[in-house]
Amino acid sequence: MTTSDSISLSTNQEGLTFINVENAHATAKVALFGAHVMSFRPKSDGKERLWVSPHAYLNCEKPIRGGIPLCWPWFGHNHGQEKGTLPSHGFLRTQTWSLSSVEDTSDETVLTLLPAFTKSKGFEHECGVKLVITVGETLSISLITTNTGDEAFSFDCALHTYFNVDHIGKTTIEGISGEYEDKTRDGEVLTTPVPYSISEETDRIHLCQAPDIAIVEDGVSTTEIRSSGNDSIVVWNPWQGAASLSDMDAFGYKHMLCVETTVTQGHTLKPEETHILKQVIGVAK
Ligand code: TA6
Repeated sequence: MTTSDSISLSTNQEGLTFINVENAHATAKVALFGAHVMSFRPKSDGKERLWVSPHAYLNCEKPIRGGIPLCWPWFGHNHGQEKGTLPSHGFLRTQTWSLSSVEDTSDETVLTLLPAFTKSKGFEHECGVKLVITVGETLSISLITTNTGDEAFSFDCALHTYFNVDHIGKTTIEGISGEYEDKTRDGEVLTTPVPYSISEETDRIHLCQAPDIAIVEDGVSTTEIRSSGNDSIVVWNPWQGAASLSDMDAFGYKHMLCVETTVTQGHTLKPEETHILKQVIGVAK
């Protein structure tokens, strides 16, 4: 692990280590468990952009509710299996990563993290994975997958970002259009509303042509979300379903909105090919 003037490490009572970043432009916090970005606060407006549940598990066992969970090599529950057979959203977010390097420049701090393993039940292909997090005026996160084997494979992945909103009832999304698959209505295909507000349980897969820009406006601040390497954007809010989640309080849904940069349609990597899924979060100009 390299050292840097802009990072410090801290460990909680359950042995979960955090990388705390502070530089001229922002503060951020990354848990080594799941390489999980938990906080990004640009100094330009001082507003926390990410939401983490006050009841999130921080025990190096269960996924952390909030921040930016990494979903890989599948998205959701199934991956063609009975629900519960395989871990929801894959197995990167429930393992402890290592900090491979830290690079400080005048404008940003660049962290590179590596997972402990990239094979598990349900995915046995030879591949390399790394996560590159850049903290500056914006937060950039890139999930990079390389096929190091001699056979092609297909996978899904997501940067499942929980955005902090002042109140969901005052929040709108701009920049997402076209049709979406509504997972709360058995996959019915519907048209993205304008304005795009949230007033019920929402779980939508918006197919899109990357790169794309979405804007989340909550009446207090505006956040710009730039995506690339994705074939879709997922918008999720559990609404009153939050009450059934052990790591979220019943009204937590009022202060969060997931706008996720996702590959949900399967991406095929041939031997030696690399895929980069990237999300950039910033203060909208
Ligand atoms: O991204 C939306 C979604 O797939 C929802 O269907 C819901 O399952 C959510 O992710 C949270 O999943 P998790 O496994 O983190 O509870």
